[in-house]
Amino acid sequence: MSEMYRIYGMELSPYSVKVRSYFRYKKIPHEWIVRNVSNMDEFNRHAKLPLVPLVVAPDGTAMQDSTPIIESMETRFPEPALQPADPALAFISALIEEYADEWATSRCSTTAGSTRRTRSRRPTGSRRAMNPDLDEAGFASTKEAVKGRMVPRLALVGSSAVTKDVIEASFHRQLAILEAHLAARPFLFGGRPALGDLGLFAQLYECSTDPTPGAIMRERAPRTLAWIERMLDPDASGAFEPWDRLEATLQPLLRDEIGAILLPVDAREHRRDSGGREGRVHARRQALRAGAPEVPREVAAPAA
Ligand SMILES: N[C@@H](CCC(=O)N[C@@H](CS)C(=O)NCC(=O)O)C(=O)O
Repeated sequence: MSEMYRIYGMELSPYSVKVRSYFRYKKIPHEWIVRNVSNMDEFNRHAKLPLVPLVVAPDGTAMQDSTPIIESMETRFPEPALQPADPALAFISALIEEYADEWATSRCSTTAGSTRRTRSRRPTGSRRAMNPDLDEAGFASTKEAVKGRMVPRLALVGSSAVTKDVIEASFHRQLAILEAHLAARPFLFGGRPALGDLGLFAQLYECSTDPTPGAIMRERAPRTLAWIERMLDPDASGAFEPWDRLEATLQPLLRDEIGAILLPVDAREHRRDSGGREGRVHARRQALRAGAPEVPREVAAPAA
């Protein structure tokens, strides 16, 4: 039996890249397997859902969903510490990861879809990665299936014409915050990466490889790009910093992004999940009353 963990993933999948960087940081022996048609049977034998990343442990245990994968691996590989010892900082780091997974994921799809030319790039890239050996005719025949699967998923991550302006403003604001914060440190919490770095870098890495958001980042966000590069194969170079050193430049991310956008959206989704359509409207009203901006999100509402 192999002693290696196997990560089935794709370079165009932020959650796959997030898990791969975790394994690299912890120096956990692993093999990165690009999920494609040649290993589909093997993938399907282990996967409960048709999603990457999928991690298969040496004993054959299969894991999916990047956050639970990392949580489970943390029980086996606690060193080096992934989270600051201060529980408040560890909470902030987890919150940034949640923000990245749940909100920042809509960015790339939206900013990448800003022009007709770039709109087709990611689906084409995924199709090529999935079908490396197909000739042109075979490759063309995969287009409709991928379109049928992926286009509805844009709404699922909250990316649509309705949300485009909110999402693009958030992307620019986030880059400005990161540029200021990363001027004084290599990682979000100081000299070593934390869970928050893993979540956020992975989403922005995907943006950086797409023409439209990538050009914006190359023009305005050199420190963010250097951080992304570090996070692809992260190494600790110092300690976590205390809050009083992080506060001045990290607080804007908590206030203007997480507090102003993620939490109202989460609250609304929670109400929607627990209360159906009425609950959703109610949560919207509450968020507005609390002074939060309305964040339209075209996710199909459950039947009232
Ligand atoms: N919550 C999951 C999300 C996984 C996910 O959405 N994976 C996408 C790629 S980033 C996928 O496999 N999509 C393929 C599909 O939907 O067919 C995680 O954190 O791992």
